[in-house]
Amino acid sequence: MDKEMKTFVIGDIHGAYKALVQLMDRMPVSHGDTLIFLGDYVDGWSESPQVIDYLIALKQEYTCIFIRGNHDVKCYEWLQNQQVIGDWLMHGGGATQDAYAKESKEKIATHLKFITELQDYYIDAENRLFVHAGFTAAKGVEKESYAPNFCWDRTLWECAFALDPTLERSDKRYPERLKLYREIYIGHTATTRYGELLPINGGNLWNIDTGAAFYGKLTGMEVGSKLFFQSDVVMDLYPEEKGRN
Ligand SMILES: [Mn+2]
Repeated sequence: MDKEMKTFVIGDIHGAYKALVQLMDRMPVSHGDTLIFLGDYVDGWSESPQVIDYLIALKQEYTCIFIRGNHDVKCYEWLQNQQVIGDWLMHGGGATQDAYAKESKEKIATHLKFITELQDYYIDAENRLFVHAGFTAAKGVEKESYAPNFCWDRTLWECAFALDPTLERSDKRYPERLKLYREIYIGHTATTRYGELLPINGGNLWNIDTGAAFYGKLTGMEVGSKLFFQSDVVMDLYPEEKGRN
C-alpha cells in the first residue's frame, strides 16, 4: 500500500535562503508529498533570488503550491516597473534591490513569471485554507471583493489570536470566518512580535510566520500531525546583516 501523502506548510522566508535549505534538510519530506509556501519569499536577508531559484527547482521534485505575499507584489513592481511601492525600502526592499542588481535579465524574467503565477489562496480537499494574511468576506475567500486583503489583512489573525481557547467551535461567539474552513494556515504577522519563536494557534487557525525576517526562525509544519520543524535563528545564519530590523 502506498504511504500516506503528507502536506507541509512553510512560513514567510524573506530572502533567508540558508534557513530554507536548513528547514528542507530537517523536514521529513518524501516524494509525493505536497509543500505549501505561504508567501513573502523576498525582502529582508540578502538571498531573495536564491530563494526563488530554489523554489522553482523544488517543483521538479514535489507538488508545490506557492501563495502570494505582499512583499512578493512589491518586489514584482520594482523588477517589472522600477516602482517603489510605499515604504518598501524600509521593509527589506533594499536588500532585494541589491541582490537583483547582480542578476541577469533572463533570471529576472524567470522570477517575474514565478511571481505572476503565485496564488492568492489554496483550499485543499479537506477544506483547509492556506493564505498569506487573511480575508474579510463573511462568506469566504471566493467572495472577497478586494484581492489585496489576501496578502495584507490582519483582522482574521487578530480575531483568531483573541479567541478564548476554551470556546467550542459550536459556540455562537465562535467567529464565522473561521468556521468556514476546517483549518486555516497563515503567515504575515510574525509571532516574534509577541515574543514567541513557535507557531501560534488560535481556534482552528495556525500562524506559522515565526519571524524569519527578523530575529526569529523559519518554520514548516506537517498539517496532519501539527508537528513542526524550524531553521536556526536566521540572524545567526547572516551575522553580517540586519534583516528587516
Ligand atoms: Mn507579509
